[in-house]
Parts: sequence; structure tokens; C-alpha cells
Amino acid sequence: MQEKYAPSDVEAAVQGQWRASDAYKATETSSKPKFFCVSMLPYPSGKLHMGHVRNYTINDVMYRYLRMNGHNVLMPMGWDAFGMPAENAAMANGVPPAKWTYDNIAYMKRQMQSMGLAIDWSREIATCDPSYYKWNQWLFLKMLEKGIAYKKTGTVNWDPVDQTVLANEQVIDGRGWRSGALIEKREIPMYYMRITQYADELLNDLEGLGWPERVKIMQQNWIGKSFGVNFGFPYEIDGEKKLLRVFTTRADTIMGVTFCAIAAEHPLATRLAQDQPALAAFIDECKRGGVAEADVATMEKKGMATGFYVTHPLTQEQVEVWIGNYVLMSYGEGAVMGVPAHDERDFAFVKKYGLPLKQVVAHPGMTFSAEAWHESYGDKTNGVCINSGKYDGLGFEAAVDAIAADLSALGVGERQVTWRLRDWGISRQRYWGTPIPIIHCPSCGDVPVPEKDLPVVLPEDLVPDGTGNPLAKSAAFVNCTCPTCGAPAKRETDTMDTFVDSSWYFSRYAAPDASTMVDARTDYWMPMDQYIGGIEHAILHLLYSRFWTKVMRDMGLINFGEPAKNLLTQGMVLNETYYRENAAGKKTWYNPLDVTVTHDEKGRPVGATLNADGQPVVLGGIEKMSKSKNNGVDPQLLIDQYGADTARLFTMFAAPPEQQLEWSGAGVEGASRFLRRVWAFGQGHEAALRAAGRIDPAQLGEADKALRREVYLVLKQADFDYQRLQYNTVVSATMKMLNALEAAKGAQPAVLRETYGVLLRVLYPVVPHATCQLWQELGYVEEFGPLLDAPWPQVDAQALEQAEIELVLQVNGRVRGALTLAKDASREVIEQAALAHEMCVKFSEGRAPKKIIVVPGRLVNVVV
Ligand code: ANZ
Ligand code: ZN
Repeated sequence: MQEKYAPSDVEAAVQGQWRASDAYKATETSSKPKFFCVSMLPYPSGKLHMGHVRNYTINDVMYRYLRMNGHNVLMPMGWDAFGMPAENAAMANGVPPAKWTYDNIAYMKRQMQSMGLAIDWSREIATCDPSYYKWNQWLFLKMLEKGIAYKKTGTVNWDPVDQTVLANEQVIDGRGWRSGALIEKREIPMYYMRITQYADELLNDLEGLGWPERVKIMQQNWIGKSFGVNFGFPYEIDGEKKLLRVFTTRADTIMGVTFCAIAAEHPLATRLAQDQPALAAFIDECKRGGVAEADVATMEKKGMATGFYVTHPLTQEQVEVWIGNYVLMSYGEGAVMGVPAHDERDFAFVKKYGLPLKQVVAHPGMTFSAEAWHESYGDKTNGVCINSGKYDGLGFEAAVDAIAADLSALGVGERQVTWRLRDWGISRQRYWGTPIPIIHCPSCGDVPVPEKDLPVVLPEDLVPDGTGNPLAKSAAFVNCTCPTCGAPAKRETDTMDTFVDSSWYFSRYAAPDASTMVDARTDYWMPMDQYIGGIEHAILHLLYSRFWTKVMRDMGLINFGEPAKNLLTQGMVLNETYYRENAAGKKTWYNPLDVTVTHDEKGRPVGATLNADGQPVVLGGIEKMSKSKNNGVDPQLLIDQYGADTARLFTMFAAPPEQQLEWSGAGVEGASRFLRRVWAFGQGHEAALRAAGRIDPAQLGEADKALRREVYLVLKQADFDYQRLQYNTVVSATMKMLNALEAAKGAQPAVLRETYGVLLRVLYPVVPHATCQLWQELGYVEEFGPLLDAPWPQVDAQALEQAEIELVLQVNGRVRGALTLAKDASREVIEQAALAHEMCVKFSEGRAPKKIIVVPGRLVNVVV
């Protein structure tokens, strides 16, 4: 065999064998239990980054371990191929998004292949392929039939200069990202999916999922089920009696209301603005601000008094109405009762505008101060009503019961359950997406494209130029005939949100060539036994996927209601950052690979210089690898220089899968060195390893026993770590094994062969190429078959047994030392050893022993 470990030769050879034998093609006919492990499909952005490498390696390690442990495993791969970056790249380079996308896919696929991933490529999916998105269209039409999809007007960002709709992320400080024009809100017809119909089920089914608690809580908050009271403040306007309705989860604080706040879009705000130009201007400002719900807690609270009053339904007091930028039109009633003493947002609001505040809940042991907010003021769990008339003394539940009953008796309110979850708007006024299969006919209206005409194929040769959707300008696409009446008609030019594409792709992996959306193979592989991806998908992608799965189940297409039994959210990959700042305060970031760092005697970084000019750069701290901080490391450089096995080993060893991983050049070097040692051991003992026979248990010497014991002890731990997905300590286990092998002087070849064979198998899932090569070259294939399906090593219980044991030595019941004795030492030998022990001699002070108590295997107590 090769004297030196040459990763590129080894990897090319081993990958060639895998390809030739179609090693990772999975079938549904196995008698073994199935295991379906899936990485969230990548966006084909151009090339792999370290986050991809980490994600897929975790998946691959799991695949290989489980396959050796008797499972029928499938690891698929696909491409989330629609979306805006392709349109942006097209605009920048003048090439159609399709070409850019397919080129990127080809390149990234080669990179994945060079990583040696156990992917069944026969199941590859690109979501921009008509044979895939046909089924998006098909299910959309089924949903339309069943009323799960529907049409209504929605608000979009309109760029009046570029004459185009912009995505939220293309609006920067209220202006279009390209044109700089002030963005307008426009109401246009759009399609929605009724995810709210599944809200209860989406919430309740979280419980049974093996997902990180954090992700479940995020989903739970997003769905946001709130129990409260909906009631109205009576008022009169234009001679009409009305109610200003609010939703509150804290009806117990109703006697503490000092104002009401309504959203800028609230109909009452619109009405009041008719008479007040200043109010109208403020409302416009609020609308432009367009707050995302996530920012409401932290944004600056702004408001304006309207001079209009409503009546408190229980006290008859007059309460002034304000417009508040923190009130969302899309939640509850778009209006709130302001209780500044017990709601943090209301508190900040009255502090700013000098409004009154009234404490109505007392908390034991807390004195209330109007000066500063304290989180206990908002606590409902152990408060008691005060300053609340007949409700005084009641706790939260009792107060809400009484107040809800009173409001209901007055006919102005009732209990209500409110959800944060909104229906999912899927229409995008963009080119590079799944066409919505609808035809607009002047006489028949909106006509679904007949099933036989699906898919509505997206033309792949258009180039967007930033001024609206190119589909809308393509006569060939737009003009068609009405399927119902045959008259000239126009095709819908909106496409679907790309979250649709990723809502069910995993089910298609199981049956990629099916002539239906899914088939029986989907029920075989699904649900995913393990799904792996970033925490950034904790909410939308996973929620939409769960929704689509339930819809497909209810249509009888599949027999499961959740897409993923288990979820692993892998940690981010971090790296150091370095920058220089110019006089204007503008920072230029330098890639860590282009920088030399100096360290103090404790190894802490103290300074850095740029390699190009030798001048200092500033250490900017450790952050997530990103383009903006220029601190990414291209995994291709790593693979080219050290090989895929080293890249894989480093990423698995540097941190447990769910923790953050810090890039380290020294860590990569260390990983590479370790693999060279593994190789050198095999190469150095080649003849002995190949020639060795079977182990004769009767012939084992001390060195043999010690080596076997160490390797099997470590195997036991490694096995446990594999099962709990703690791959970093699996790697340390293999390092311990190699240390033991290198140190085992005088062990017989048969024992070396056995224990080295254990090391190769434990290391194999992480480092598949080098281990496969060594496995072959050292003759293990003849004994166990190819490594991919070799039996996982079993812990030899006998090897763990120790020849010697340790007994605690006590004198008069106090621990004084320990005795190391043969495991089968007789009582007589134990007593002799105890009496002879120096501590026993010292503490018995010459007195004769009265009695000696021996607890076998544990202790010996000398009583004097
Ligand atoms: C009075 C009150 C007093 C409130 C108090 C809270 C604490 P969740 O739990 O998320 O459902 N709210 C209602 N509609 C709103 C809207 N459209 N925009 C902004 N805030 C709104 O939150 C319910 C609470 O959020 C409601 O209870 C209301 O403030 C506010 F000590 O009413 B509360
Ligand atoms: Zn028609």
C-alpha cells in the first residue's frame, strides 16, 4: 500500500468504486427497518459554504452509522431552485435565471460528490423542474376546490419608479432598493392558503415531536393562541352609536384603563383624520413606517391624541382615543385598552406623553412606583385586584370571570380566543417561481387550468430587468384561450412563494419519478426519521411543511400527518473577523486567511497584520461566517488542500452538532495529522495485520489484554455517543484508540488486527474514504465484507473484565487507603494485604485486630 497518505488519490479511487457499484441507491424492498435522514435542501447560490459542509457531514455520519447498524437508510438531495437571487444575478449579468441556476446546481453537485456524501442521486430534485412544480400547481388547484386556498386582496409594496412590486427585504427605510423611490402600499388580489384552519392541530401536534424545545416554543409563539376578552367602548359619531372593540388578555386590569390606542389603519382613525390634517399626516407617517410584528416590543412608541373620547363600559368614565404606532391593525381588533400600570408598552407610552397611570393589581412584597417599569407589574400569576371597586381582592382568574360576565350582561363583550397565525399569502409578483395555474377570462372569470394541461410551464429564457415581472410582458406566456368557453383569455402571471416549493419536497424524494404527486413509496420512507437544518427555518419553513403534510393527509394522498419525527438544528459556523477603518469611519473587512495573528504567552491573540502589506489590522471578534464580514472560509480550499476526509473530521470534531463551531486553521492541521497517523499505523503494520490469524483467548498476554480492554471501553462510549448524535466525542474516542494502539508494545498481531479493525469501523462514518481504503488494503474485506455494510463492532464483555480490583481500606470504619488485588483473591490474602498496608499499621498503633470485615469486591475494614 501507499507509504504516505495521499488523500486526493484515495478519495478519487474510493469514490470511483462507490459510483461503479451504485453504493447509495436505496430501495423499498429491504427487510431492515427504514431510516430516512434529510438535510434541508440548499439554495443553489453558487458554491457550498462551511454551513453546508457541516450539515451534510452530520447527515452522512448518521447515514453510515445506521446503515452498518442494520437499517435501510436513505439520504437524498435536492435544490430549492426558485427565488429572487437568481433574478438579481440575471439582472446583473444579463443571463436568464434558469441558466444561472442550473450552472450553480452542477457546480455544487460536483462539490458534494467530492465530499463523499452517501447521497442517492437517482432521487435528486430541483424545484424549478416542471416535473416537480407541476405538483405544486396540482395541489394548489385541489386546495382551491376544497376552499383551503382562496383569493382576496392583500397589501404589497409598490415601487412607483420601477413599476414593480417589491419584497419586504427590498424595501429599505421605506424606499425601493434600486430606484430609491418612496414605496407605496397597494391593494391587489392574491391567493392565500388557509393555514389558520389547522392552527389547533399545528399547536397540539408539537407535543409528540422529537424536536428541540426551543423550536417548538418558537412555533407555539408564532401560532400564538391567546385566551382573552373582546369588548367595546361605546361612542357616538356622525349621529351613529358604535363600539370601539378591543381584545385583551388582561380583562382583570380593566379598571386601570387611562386611554385607548388604535392602529393608524383603524377605520376610526381614518374617520377622525378627515377633520384633522395633523392626524392625517401622522397616520401617513405610521403607515410608511410599516412595522414588522417582531419589532413592536423594541421600537420607539409614538402616538398622537385625537381629542375624541369613548366611554368606559364599567365606570362610564370618558377615555381619550390615541393613535399608536405600536398597535397592529392585523391583530385582535386593531385597538387596545391602555393600562399603563400593567402593560410595558402602555407604560412607555404614557411616560412619553405625560398621561395618567393607575395601579389596579397589587403583587405581594412589591411596592408600585410610577417612576420606572418593573416586570412584576405585568405579572398575572399572583396579583390581586385593588382600586377596582367590586372586583377588589380577586385574583386573575376570578377577576376575569367576573368582568367578562359583567361585560357580557351589558351586551358589550364576550370571551374570545385569538390567534396570531395569519393565512399564508402565496402570490408573488415575480418571474422565477411556480406559475399559479389560473386563467383570467373576460366572461368566465378566474378559471383553474384543467389538470390535463398541467404543468403550466415557466418560460426559461426571460431576463428580468428590474421593471416589473417579465412574465407579464411575455405575450407568448400571457395570451391563451379560456378552457371553459374558448374565448381569448390571459394567464395569471403571479408565481408562488418559494416556501411552497419546500413544503413537501421530502415526500417527492421517496417517489421522484411517480406519475402522481406521491405514491406508496412515500408512505414507506416518510415521515423523515431525522431532519437536519438551520435554526433560521424554525418557524416558517417548518410550519408550512407541517401544514402541507396535514393537507395532503386530509386529501388521502399520504398516511402520516407530520413530516419529521426528529429535528436537529445544527449550530452556526463562526470565524474571527479583522478590519481597518478609514477616516470616515468606513470599515473594510479582511479575510482571516489573509491575516497573520500574533499571540501572547497564554496563546491569546494580541495583534494581527495583513499578509499583503504587513500592516496591522484590528481584531473584530468572533462572528458567524458571512459575506458582509468577509470571514468565510471556502470549503473547496480545504478539500483541495487536505482532502474531504480532513474537512469532515475537522467539522465533526470541533463541536457537537447543535453547538456553534469555531473555525480553526490549527484544528484542520490537527485533523490532517491524525489521519496521517491512522494511515501510518496501518501501513507500518501492513504485513502483520494482513497475516494475523484469529485471536486465541487463552494466549493473551498482558499487553494484549490491556489494549483490548482500552479499545472496547472506548468503543462502548463511542457507541453511546453515536446514538445521541454527539459526533465530536466519537472522534475523540478514535483518537484514544489510536493512542492505545501506538502504545501497545508487545501485543500480538491478531490483537492489533482486531483492535485496528474496531478503530477503522468507528472512524469510518466520519472519515469514509481513508478507512475504506485501509479496510481493503489490509484484508478486512475478506473477513467482514465491504466496509459500508460491515457488521458494527460489538463490545467484547470479556475484554472489559479486569484482572485486578480495588478495595477500600478502612481502619475502625474510617477510610485510610486502598488495596489493589487480584480479582479472585481469597479472604486470607485480602486480610493479609490489609494488615500489611502501611496505613493499617499506622492507625492501629500496634493494637491487635479484633476483627476484619470483608465486603467482597468493595472494602475491607480492620477493627482494632
Ligand atoms: C390590556 C392589557 C393590560 C394588556 C395588561 C396586556 C397587559 P397576546 O398575549 O399576544 O395575545 N393587544 C391587543 N391587540 C393588539 C394590537 N392590535 N396591537 C398591539 N397590541 C395589542 O397580547 C394580547 C395583549 O396585546 C392585549 O392585552 C393587548 O394589551 C395587546 F396589563 O390589553 B392587553
Ligand atoms: Zn371563458
